Amino acid sequence: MKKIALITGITGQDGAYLTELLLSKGYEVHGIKRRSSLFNTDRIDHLYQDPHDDDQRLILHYGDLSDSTNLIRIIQQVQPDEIYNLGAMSHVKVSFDTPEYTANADGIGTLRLLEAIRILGLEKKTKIYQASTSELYGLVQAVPQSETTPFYPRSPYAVAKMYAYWITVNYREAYGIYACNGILFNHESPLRGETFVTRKITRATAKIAMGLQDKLFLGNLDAQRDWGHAKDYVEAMYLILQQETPEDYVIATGVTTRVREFVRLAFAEVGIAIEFKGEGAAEKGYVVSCSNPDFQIEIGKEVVSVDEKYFRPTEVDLLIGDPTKSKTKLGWQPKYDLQHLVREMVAADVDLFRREKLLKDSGYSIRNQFE
Ligand code: NDP
Ligand code: GDR
Repeated sequence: MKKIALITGITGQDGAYLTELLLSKGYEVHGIKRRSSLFNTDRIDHLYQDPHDDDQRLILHYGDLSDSTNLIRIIQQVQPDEIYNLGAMSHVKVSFDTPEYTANADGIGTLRLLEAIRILGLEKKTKIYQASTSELYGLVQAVPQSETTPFYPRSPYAVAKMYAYWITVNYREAYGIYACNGILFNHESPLRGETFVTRKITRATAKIAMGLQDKLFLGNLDAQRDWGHAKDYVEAMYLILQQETPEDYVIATGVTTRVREFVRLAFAEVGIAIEFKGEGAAEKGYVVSCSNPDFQIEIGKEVVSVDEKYFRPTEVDLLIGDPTKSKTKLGWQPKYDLQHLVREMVAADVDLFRREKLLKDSGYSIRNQFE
């Protein structure tokens, strides 16, 4: 019997990689996509299957985590064996601008799914994965952060995710639902949203090298993150739902890196060496050398500046995860290290902007200038 999965947030970074993984394992995959005024399925378009095919295994439904009736109807129709709740307003900085919406989608959205399972009497059939986050640790209490480290959320996003974390634990304990939290540390890829710091850096690296952008403006260069590859992390999501008993797991690499260092690594991929000078908001990054003959860049050029508009009212300074439990219990092992991740992201953006440069050189305007 083929298994049926339902993914909220299927059009996001993780949704795309998870869909690929589950299809490769023979699943029938249903996804919830939001109605938008433009197409929003770019990340999964390569997986499209004709609805007229008898063996269609990827099926999308319009929906939203803020709409209980919609969620109940979809779950009733799909009767999923597994739900992966990846849908969320996932940008920490934006959550300070849209706190109420974030609480609704990221916090109460999780409750709506759990309640739908109860209302439909699927407690013994449907397993659910909740996309929890290292942002729960927030203000540093102890490092490395593990399943037993206390939480201290530092943004409306993290507070909403904290509600989702505990309501998942509560429904597991109260109603015997196979409900688990994956506490995932930052994970990136060429599919990462353009306003998260890694992708912002790799895009700017490619554009600056090609003369399509003058400078990269960033916020807190001192922040430290435990960055992994999304492809490795969706494997962990799957494994978490295949265990005998439902439990919560930290998924991380155990290595932390500053934003500033990520910038250096990215520019190094295109042969440009960067040196940082100055402190705080006055810190700047300059080109020291360029070994790639494809890119004409002036030595000494200032290519990175700090713009305080990217600072957060409350910041999470240091994240470094302890993945011991997931490695021992799930047998999870990441295949990518940071160097490999940066290489793949920069190469993808260089490829993307080569095409954009061709368009610009032919007189067409460049899209997506807003950040
Ligand atoms: P993305 O921002 O790339 O994707 C989020 C997805 O959620 C998109 O498909 C988006 O739809 C959808 N979505 C947003 N709001 C709603 C809503 N109200 N109803 C239904 N769907 C909605 O996030 P990632 O793929 O990076 O992350 C997946 C999940 O994992 C998120 O919950 C995130 O908070 C969490 N997480 C991510 C980590 C990371 O480092 N990537 C680490 C830890 C947790 P649309 O495409 O239309 O915008
Ligand atoms: P984060 O990711 O907040 O950790 O949340 P993000 O890439 O946005 O920020 C990481 C760190 O970089 C600093 N930073 C900047 N961030 C952005 N976005 N833009 C900048 O210009 C910039 N300059 C410096 C930030 O201050 C921060 O310290 C991500 C999301 O995917 C969440 O959904 C997820 O839960 C967590 O990772 C784990």
